[in-house]
Amino acid sequence: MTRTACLGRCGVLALTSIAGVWLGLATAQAEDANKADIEALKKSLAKYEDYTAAVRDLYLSTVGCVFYSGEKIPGSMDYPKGAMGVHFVNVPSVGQKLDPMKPNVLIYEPTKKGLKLVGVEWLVPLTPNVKEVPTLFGQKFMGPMEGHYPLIPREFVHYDLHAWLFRDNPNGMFSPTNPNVKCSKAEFPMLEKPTKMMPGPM
Ligand SMILES: [Cu+2]
Repeated sequence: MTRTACLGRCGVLALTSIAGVWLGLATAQAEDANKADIEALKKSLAKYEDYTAAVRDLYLSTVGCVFYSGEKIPGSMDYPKGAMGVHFVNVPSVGQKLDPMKPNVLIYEPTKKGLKLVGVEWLVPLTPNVKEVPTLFGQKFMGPMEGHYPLIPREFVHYDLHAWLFRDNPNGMFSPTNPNVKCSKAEFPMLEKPTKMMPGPM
């Protein structure tokens, strides 16, 4: 290779690797930022470990402890075997601007010692204003899908994102179901079929 050829090619190579390093750094920084946000969120939600505090803030129980068998149905959501727990929904916040610090739902697991806070969920109803898939903490929401019948009307077409902030999930923090969460101690266990997917904005 002549010196001039190297100046050209080697320059490009150097630039590409600098760009690679920079992109890598940017991704790592974004991940760190998300981690910090998640830690702050966990702290601010710790008060809801007492479910009566949640009820006072209008996170109201939908009673049934929802779980899925892992059954696959074409055209329906792919929910790994596991529970989604008891959803306490703050209805007034649903359809408002998405707030990473104020999830629309708190998720509890019924245990021998009472209800344990295990996770949270954000809901975005599919309206004509929604032009793209919502994201939080670098995670794409799932959906759009029907409402989770029978506790939610099927007509409530929405996107959602679960975060298992207070219970490890072998499928990942943002997986919709958690095999470590059980409904076996629940007074009202509710085996649900995976939810039907719906067409999105594009
Ligand atoms: Cu859920």
